[in-house]
Amino acid sequence: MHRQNQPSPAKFGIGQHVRRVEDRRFVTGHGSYVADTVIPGECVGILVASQHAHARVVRTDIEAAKAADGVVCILTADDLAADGVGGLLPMIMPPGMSGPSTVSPVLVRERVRYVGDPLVFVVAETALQARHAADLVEVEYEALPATVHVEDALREGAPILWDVCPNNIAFELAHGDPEETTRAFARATHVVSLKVVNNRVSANPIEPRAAIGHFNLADERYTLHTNSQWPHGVRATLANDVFGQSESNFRIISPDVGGGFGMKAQAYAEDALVLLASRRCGRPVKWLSTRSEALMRDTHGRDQVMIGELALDAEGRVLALRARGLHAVGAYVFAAVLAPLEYSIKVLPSVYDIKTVDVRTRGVFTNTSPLSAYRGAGRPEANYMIERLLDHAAAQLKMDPLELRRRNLITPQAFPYETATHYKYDSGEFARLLDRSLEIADWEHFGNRRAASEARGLLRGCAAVFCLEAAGLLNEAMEIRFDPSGTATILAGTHSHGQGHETAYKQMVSEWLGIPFESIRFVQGDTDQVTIGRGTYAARSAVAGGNSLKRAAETIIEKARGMAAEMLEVRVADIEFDAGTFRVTGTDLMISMPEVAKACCNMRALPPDQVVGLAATGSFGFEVPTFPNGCQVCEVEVDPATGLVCVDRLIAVSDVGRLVNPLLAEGQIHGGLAQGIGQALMESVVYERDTGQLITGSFTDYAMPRAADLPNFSTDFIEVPCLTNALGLKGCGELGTVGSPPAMITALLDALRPLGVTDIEMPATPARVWETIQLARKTG
Ligand code: SMO
Repeated sequence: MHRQNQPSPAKFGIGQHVRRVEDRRFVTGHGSYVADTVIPGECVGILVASQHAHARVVRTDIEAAKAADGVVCILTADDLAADGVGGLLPMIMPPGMSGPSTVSPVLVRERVRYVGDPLVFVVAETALQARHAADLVEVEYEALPATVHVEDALREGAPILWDVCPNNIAFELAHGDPEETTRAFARATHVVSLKVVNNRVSANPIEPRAAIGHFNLADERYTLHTNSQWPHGVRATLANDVFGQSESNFRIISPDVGGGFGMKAQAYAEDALVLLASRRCGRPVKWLSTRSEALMRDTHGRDQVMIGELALDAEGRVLALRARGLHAVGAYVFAAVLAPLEYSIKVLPSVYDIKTVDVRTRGVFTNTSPLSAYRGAGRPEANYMIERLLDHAAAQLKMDPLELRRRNLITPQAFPYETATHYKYDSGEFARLLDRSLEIADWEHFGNRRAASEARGLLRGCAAVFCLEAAGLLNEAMEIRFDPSGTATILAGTHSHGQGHETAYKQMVSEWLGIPFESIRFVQGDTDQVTIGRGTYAARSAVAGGNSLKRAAETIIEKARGMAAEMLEVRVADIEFDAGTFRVTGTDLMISMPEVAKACCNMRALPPDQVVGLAATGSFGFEVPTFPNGCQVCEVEVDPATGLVCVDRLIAVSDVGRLVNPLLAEGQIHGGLAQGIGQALMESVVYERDTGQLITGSFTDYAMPRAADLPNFSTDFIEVPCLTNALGLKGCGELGTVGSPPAMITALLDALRPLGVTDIEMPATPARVWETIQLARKTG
């Protein structure tokens, strides 16, 4: 029982089940979203996008559109060129890349490379008028052959997207030691190999993208309201790459955001277009994505094919791992595309003691929407590969898959442990995770449940897999600032778009400064209020934000201690601080933190050399990633007559280090599990193979998981403190998604194994499962 209305620091401190303070406004309809924001005088922009996957643009005629009712202004690539507008550079340029030539332009001039490539921006008084006018824009195309699958794109004679990349290979990444690996394979008793496909998925957050741009003639500053995971990153891209102006000229406001999942981590063409159009027409310009535009133009995730090979000794110990991946880049090198590729090979050893590896992947241009981070970004691909491969090895060696895994786990005594891909793991108790998961799953009685299913003509399968992710990137700055009434405000460089940062950070500050949880204020997502910020992705915020905040709190206490000494007329050394109170050691003389804060803001009584106000900024930078890890046990029941897969149970036992708030952590894991189940069982972005037309252009064709598709998740945590940050946190946001696809598919294959099925591709839709069963029956 947790009553919210009884203020007590212990109840709201770190580790407590504090309910999200954000939910009050979210569930009562008081959230503040870009689409709901109205700026007086605003007009509406609509994007005209390419209808071809690959084509030369012969002619663009905007004359009829210009004359349409209500049209305010129209932007073409020629206008942008005249204004000297630059392209949308990726956050990190991949190594050896051909440079800016393959970067996404704000509007395309000569050659479109995917269905959805932006061509013309039409602004009118109303959305309807803009839509009508957009329909009058005439684009003449000369169609070119398109290629949408990574393997097709590398075939002899495949259409080439970029002249500077004549083989469609954008870049290549590698880790490990090929020669040592070859030697290990030569002395192996068993060699197994498996090809897996990671289906292309779309993030589909509850809130589609939205942007309002306003260029203010009075001070020549640009204000952009956009629903971004990283407003400061959007500012940097727009200022430095697109506009070529100082970042000080831009204010980015990202208010409440309904989900990002990696897809909203960067500036998109529309963010630039609303500002460019506003500069032209002198009015605020709003753009709102439809669901179909989102499926077409949002960055996508996964879309990878990988062949993995394991060398094992007679006892099933892995001697070496080899992997060769092809990962779609899409039409442009955009956003954080480097992340999924890098993680998809670097995380491959996961929780296993694999001393020798040779892992590589290549980024491949395809006539599809650009690829970027999607919840997990490469870690799900890596975990899917290694877990499927281990299961495959167990089947070939006729070993219990759990025993095979146990034999290869990194043991707690091995830490600190350096992987063959040069990650340094600080801590972990992997076998404990498995034991606990099996216990919750009632694993030992699986046989009874399988027999009961069989009695009803159904198949049942179970599986246990591990998951591990590398979390955290870049440094962070967090500020704590007191106002004259003694109230503290947290100014966050991270960005919460559903995670519950406000709650977590307030728990921390209320504990460290001993001030009431309810009185703390929280500010994020406004670059004019928050000086520096790195946004939220890669499960970084609790670790980076929390540890930065801790240092800010420590500085606050030291500054306030000096003031308290002045006020109590003793030496600083005589002041001790505990639970929000400064006390003269060994006496009853004391003063509270808010009182000291108020005194620091006093307009008269301060000593002349005292800094007015009480504020501090703390910073934390990742020297090494943190490594959240877990074990997931899945049990499915399959109806062979229909191919329907029912997820009977999914247990996730996770080590995310110390827990800031078990409720938030559980919510994060739940969401991640749901997204992984979505990918495993139903979600898939489908392009027509020859034309590159998008087949899954609406939710009629793109299946999202619904509550009824999901089991009642069982989650538990084993808190093994992280040793590379003071708070012992590992991060939590992506772990569920990393583990659930291999958990689902290995459990499904366990169910289908009696029929002779050894492989199935994601998404394992009822149609695909049914077909697979039919095929096995025919050939078996
Ligand atoms: S998709 Mo994650 O933010 O690495």
